Amino acid sequence: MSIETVRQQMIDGDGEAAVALVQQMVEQGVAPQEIMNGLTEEMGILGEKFEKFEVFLPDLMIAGDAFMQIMGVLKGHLTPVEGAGKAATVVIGTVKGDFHDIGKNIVGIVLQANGFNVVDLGSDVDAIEYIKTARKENASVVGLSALMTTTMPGQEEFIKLVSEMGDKGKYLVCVGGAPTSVEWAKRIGADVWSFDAFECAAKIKKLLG
Ligand code: B12
Repeated sequence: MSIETVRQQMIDGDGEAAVALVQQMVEQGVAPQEIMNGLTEEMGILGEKFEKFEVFLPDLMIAGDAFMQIMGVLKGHLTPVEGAGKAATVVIGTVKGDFHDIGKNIVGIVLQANGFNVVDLGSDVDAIEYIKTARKENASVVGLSALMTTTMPGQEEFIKLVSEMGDKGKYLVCVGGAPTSVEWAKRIGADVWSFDAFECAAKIKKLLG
């Protein structure tokens, strides 16, 4: 009974077995963060196999579905990261042309567990849509996820539009997703980049004071 088994169950698309095992593991004290990071790593390996034609789109889909089923269990066991909480609103979404939403969903779940009010716009979100929602919801943070090198420019486009529309400095802009990096975030002028959802929650808490 280990994370290795859960990783295998996830790639086999056996969400039901994985859910039962994860339930036992968290009850026995395994940290949800450890399980989530293991599953994220496994998804990265699956992506590499996909590139080499060793697995195919349906394999990614069934693993993705199993991952979200497992998240259903883990979200009830998350504890807030360190730092004082603030009842701030965060608008999140995956950028235009990109339908990957697992990482973005995890960011939303972890931020909620940390006391933030999360407005989730889903995936394939137009730059203007984030801005309209941030204004309407009086958001303190806007988070943009991008999972493909071809959709990362959507994050830059958003930051340009924020300036053009006079919203610069009104909310923190937070970017993430597997192909992004701290260098990329700096280059496009984002306020926050993080490796994962937990780091994102910690950084936002710190910056919002
Ligand atoms: C699962 C998956 C799919 C699933 C998505 C299911 C879903 N509901 O999301 C499906 C099968 C639908 C899919 C489709 C496609 N995919 Co795909 N997919 C993946 C895979 C294997 C895993 C992604 C994932 O969910 N990871 C797990 C999550 C938890 O990790 P994560 O998203 O990185 O999130 C973490 C951090 O990055 C961070 N984070 C994420 N978002 C944010 C946001 C903020 C604000 C912050 C601070 C942090 C943060 O926190 C998260 C965890 O804590 C990746 C491989 C990879 N390396 O990522 C390929 C991958 C992204 N896909 C790829 C491709 C090519 C495609 C398709 C074009 C395939 C096709 N021929 O149709 C389509 C694209 C459709 C579209 N237009 O979007 C390529 C992209 C290559 C590129 N150009 O960059 C990859 C890299 C695979 C590869 N190596 O070739 N895919």
